[in-house]
Amino acid sequence: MAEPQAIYLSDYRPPAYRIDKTELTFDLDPQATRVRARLHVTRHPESKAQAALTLHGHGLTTERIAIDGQALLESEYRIEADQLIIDRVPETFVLETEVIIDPTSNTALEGLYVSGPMFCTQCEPEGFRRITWYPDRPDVMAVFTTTVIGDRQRQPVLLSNGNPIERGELPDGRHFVTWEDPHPKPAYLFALVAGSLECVRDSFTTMSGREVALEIWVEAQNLEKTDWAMASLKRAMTWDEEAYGREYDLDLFMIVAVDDFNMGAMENKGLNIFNSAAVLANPQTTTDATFQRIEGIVAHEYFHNWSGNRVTCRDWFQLALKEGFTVFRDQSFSSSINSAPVKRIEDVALMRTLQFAEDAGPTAHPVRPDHFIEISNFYTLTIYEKGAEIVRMLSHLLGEETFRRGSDLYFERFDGQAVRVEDFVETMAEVSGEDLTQFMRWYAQAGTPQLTARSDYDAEKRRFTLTIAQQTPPTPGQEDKQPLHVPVRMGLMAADGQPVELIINGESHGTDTVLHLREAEQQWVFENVDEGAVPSLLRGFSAPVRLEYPWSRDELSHLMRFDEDGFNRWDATQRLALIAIEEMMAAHQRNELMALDARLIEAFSYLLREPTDDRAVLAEMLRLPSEAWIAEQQRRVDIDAIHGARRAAIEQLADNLFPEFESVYHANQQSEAYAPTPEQMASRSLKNVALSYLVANGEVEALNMARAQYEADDNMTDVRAALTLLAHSDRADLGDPAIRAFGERWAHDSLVMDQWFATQVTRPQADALERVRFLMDHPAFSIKNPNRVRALIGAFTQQNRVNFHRLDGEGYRLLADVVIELNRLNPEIAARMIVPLTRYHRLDEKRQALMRGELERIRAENLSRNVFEVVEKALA
Ligand code: B3K
Ligand code: ZN
Repeated sequence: MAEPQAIYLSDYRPPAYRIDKTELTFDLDPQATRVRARLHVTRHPESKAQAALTLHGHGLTTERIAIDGQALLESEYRIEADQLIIDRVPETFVLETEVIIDPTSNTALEGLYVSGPMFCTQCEPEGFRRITWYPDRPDVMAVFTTTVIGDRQRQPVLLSNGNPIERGELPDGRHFVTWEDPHPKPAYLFALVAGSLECVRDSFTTMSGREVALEIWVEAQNLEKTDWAMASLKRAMTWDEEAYGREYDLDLFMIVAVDDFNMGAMENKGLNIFNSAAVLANPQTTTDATFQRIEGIVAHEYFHNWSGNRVTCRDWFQLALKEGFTVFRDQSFSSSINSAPVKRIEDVALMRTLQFAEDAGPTAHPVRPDHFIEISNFYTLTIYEKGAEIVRMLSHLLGEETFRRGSDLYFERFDGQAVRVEDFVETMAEVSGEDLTQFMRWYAQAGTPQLTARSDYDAEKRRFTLTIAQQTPPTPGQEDKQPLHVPVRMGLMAADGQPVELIINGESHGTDTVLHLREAEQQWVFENVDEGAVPSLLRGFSAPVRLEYPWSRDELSHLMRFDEDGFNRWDATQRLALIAIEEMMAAHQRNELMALDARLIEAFSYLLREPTDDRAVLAEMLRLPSEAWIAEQQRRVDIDAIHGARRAAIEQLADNLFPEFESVYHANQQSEAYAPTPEQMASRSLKNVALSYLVANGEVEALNMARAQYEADDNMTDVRAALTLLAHSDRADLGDPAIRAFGERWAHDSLVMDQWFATQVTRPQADALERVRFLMDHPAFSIKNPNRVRALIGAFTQQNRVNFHRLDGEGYRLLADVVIELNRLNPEIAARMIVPLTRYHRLDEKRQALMRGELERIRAENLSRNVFEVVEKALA
């Protein structure tokens, strides 16, 4: 087999032919579905008269190809390397094809496949070519009419994009529905669902007074889990009208829940298909975190209707155009509903741990890559999260109002078109008059910029001078980096805790301002500043960078107490904890006693005693930096020292502050019925953090509190928190019965069983890996289902660092075995799961050798493009 080749952005050519109308007929059959396509094709005036027509297709059994009703002879076309090439075609014509596909054996879950009792599709980015011959590229947009024929009994429900225009009965117990989608769309937004489904209906009146029917389709047993998604959808529709002036554009909006799904969900026009884990919820089965995640994903997919569907991407290199903007939109939506600082803290934590790690690893890529082998590998944190940070920076640079004018103009100007990142940024430049040339580098340069700041105080002149330098490290294929345009939001906190007025060159900037760092190094002089002012830098994480500043511990405690910016109060606490933990790691490495810095205990004591009106933020402040974030700071990562030191820090905080944690735990108990409201979620979050410290202290009394909370069985948030503490404790006599009871009780609910899997395999105890192997044989586990794989294998390899990195190499071997199997079944998931194995560069030599050995073993297989691309990069 030939080695997969990379595709380059610089090779982009516009399509030679456009398709005005696409007519599809599906005759559904689990093993042999017949797909008939009629494409109304016209040559673009700019392309050559002799231009060949090129269509994509993968795994199709072709039965007929005809032009204007005339079947083609074998000499009149070629099929090679997943392409159908017809050299001579008229200027305008109808191309008819008829193919057979096999949805049942489609384990890649791309194209048309079978999930439980239903047929469903996933076409983004290149799944449509597994359905029929087609120019499967986002810059070919057509109006679709789709007829779905199915068995009346087994597929009573037949759905596709747009509005149903005709339905009827056919011989042999078959029936059909014809759907018409009036909005031109690329093939990746096509969707089809058929099966035995039930539906919950609601409606929404748009700002112009149009009535939109809302439908959520699920298997009958899930009807009771749809309320939250429906409520979230309506909130999202209202928000998009208010915040962006965007109205929904069809009479019907449908969501379908599917059990086997590679991602969270998909924004198909008028027919969003969701991973059931990203849509189904109720208090008994779903945690607060998942309620919020569902709210965010429902909104995200809905928002794509404008940022993605009405205005789409010219080519897949522009993926962040729709994803970055839409993530920014869903983040803004969520923070308008829940605690805004906590939402920011969560998003930044994700950026700083996982995205920074991606940016520093072998698969680092720019937000707009310039080449790829397999585009499915680029649905990454860099494209999504860093892409969103870039849009956020733009919105700060322009100010909210100008940004809104820019987005209005963007939607209006490019409606119905397939565009590039430049079109978005240039529109923003146009409405604001800003020069965004340098800013564009954010899309082109991979790697996380490192900011190094220092200050100097002149007591005589009462001047505070801040110097900030920037440097972006080299990444694979990009040795030299240019300075970026970095917005640094900041303030100064005076020694008495008051904000300092910021005066630069005699001009006041209030107490909070944005510095524009554009050079490799720049300096700012603040006048009229008293001695002892502490800089609060990068407020709200105003740019996706690492920042170093030599804050003393006293200065960090000061910021923790007084900073006006909630996000930076949290960040100061994290930095303070990090210093303490790093000190303990050093002791761990010297085999000495690990003593926790008294200043951190003092800081926590202050946090626990001080009244606060934002309990959700307080809960976040009480969580120590994650192992992943600690590892991100180390030049050489010592897995065991990180785990040991962090664990010891938690235990010592618990020992010193037991009564404080206990009273927080009791003060945040709830008497009213469960609701996923921000107030209740804040209480539960705080209560459960407190409980985790109490249990860490090791007193039986605390474990009994956890058991009581588990047995009270009030809601999944509290049950899962307690179960995790029991299952992760050394007390098998408490953990095992709880795990057993939970597994029996929820055996019928696969989404809860996923939580059960994940809880067990994230145990820090040495038997975690053996549990993974044991649970892989559990009847509820299936390697073909991505949710199960993520719950069991993903949770273990990504959230159980000590055990995944076992020195006997068993963790690596287990992951490699799974990847080898998934490579054959589901390459997209295989390429995602392999990632932890590629992050070996900063580990000790022994582990590096073991990990590379497993990567070599994988490389010797017959690899999919997906896995090939990742392994090649990792071993380069
Ligand atoms: N646009 C989809 C991505 C699906 C791609 C899967 N290979 C999900 C989203 O971002 O909304
Ligand atoms: Zn998206």
